[in-house]
Amino acid sequence: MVVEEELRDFYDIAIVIPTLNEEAGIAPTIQSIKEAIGTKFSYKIVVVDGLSTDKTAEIARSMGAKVIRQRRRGYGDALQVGFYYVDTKMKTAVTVMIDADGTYEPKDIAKMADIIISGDADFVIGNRFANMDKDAMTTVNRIGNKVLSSVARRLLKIKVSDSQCGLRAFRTDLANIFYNSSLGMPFATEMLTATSMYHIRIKEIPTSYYKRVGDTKLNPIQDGGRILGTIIRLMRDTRPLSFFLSIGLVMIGIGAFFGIEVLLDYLKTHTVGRIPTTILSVLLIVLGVQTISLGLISDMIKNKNYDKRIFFSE
Ligand SMILES: Nc1nc2c(ncn2[C@@H]2O[C@H](COP(=O)(O)OP(=O)(O)O)[C@@H](O)[C@H]2O)c(=O)[nH]1
Ligand SMILES: [Mg+2]
Repeated sequence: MVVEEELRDFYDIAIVIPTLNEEAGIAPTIQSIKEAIGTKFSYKIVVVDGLSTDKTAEIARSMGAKVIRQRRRGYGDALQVGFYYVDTKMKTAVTVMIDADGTYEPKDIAKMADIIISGDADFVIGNRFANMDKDAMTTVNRIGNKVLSSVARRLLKIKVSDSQCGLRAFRTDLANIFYNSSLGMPFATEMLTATSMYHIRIKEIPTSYYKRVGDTKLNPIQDGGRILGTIIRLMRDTRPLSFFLSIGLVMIGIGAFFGIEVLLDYLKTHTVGRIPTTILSVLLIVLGVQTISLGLISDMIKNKNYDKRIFFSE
């Protein structure tokens, strides 16, 4: 592929914006980024469009953004494509991701870049709860996000209050970790899991969250299910032994509860009377033991899967 001449230039910041039919939001988003950054940093906006059927791509191009199209679907895929593009086709120090819906404050981009360029952190994430417009997020989403963030904080041992925040900045030389990661979680959480696994130094800054321009691309019920699924996957992947051990022990506990009745009966009468209860009890105990074995195997696989890349601080 021929890389356009201007992309051979060095930029301080690459700003990746995933878009899917954001005709109403894309122009104000790009305009406010231009105003907020001014001449403080050199930057290039990379819009990763998900086959929008409206004028999003044309508007972005006319405003000077580089527009690329993802071939697959989804927000996470779009970001991975954008990070890959920045890493392999451009030269930049910092990569930023932001939505095209006017929900984030572009002034925070420069703050984040400052932190990364000064070497205070490798990865900066916003905390939208610090300054959130009243109707910017539904109550269900707010609670779901808080619960997920608290689980992520505990399991991943990283300090984040808002694990789903879509305004983030990181050192571009770490981009490959994010676009290569395939931990099977929704992308916002996947990035944090990689951050924890690779000891990337993360820092949180307070940010704003405004009400969206245009329609959301996500569905609240699906979103809730996704959050719950993510919590379960996080527990399974970060603490496989305790995850499967607790499930196994619960099964064995219930099995033993039924089993004791059968055993007491047997001691008294020397016959096994309750056949269905006996079968249930044995089944639960066997399944419980199997689940615990699964935990032991998963634990071994997890420990073997650690990346061997070397990280250091100066
Ligand atoms: N390229 C691409 N962008 C997407 C896709 N889904 C969502 N987006 C964009 O990703 C950003 C976040 O989506 P949004 O609907 O705002 O989700 P929310 O912020 O969680 O409510 C927006 O700029 C969307 O246009 C997709 O499948 N492909
Ligand atoms: Mg959004």
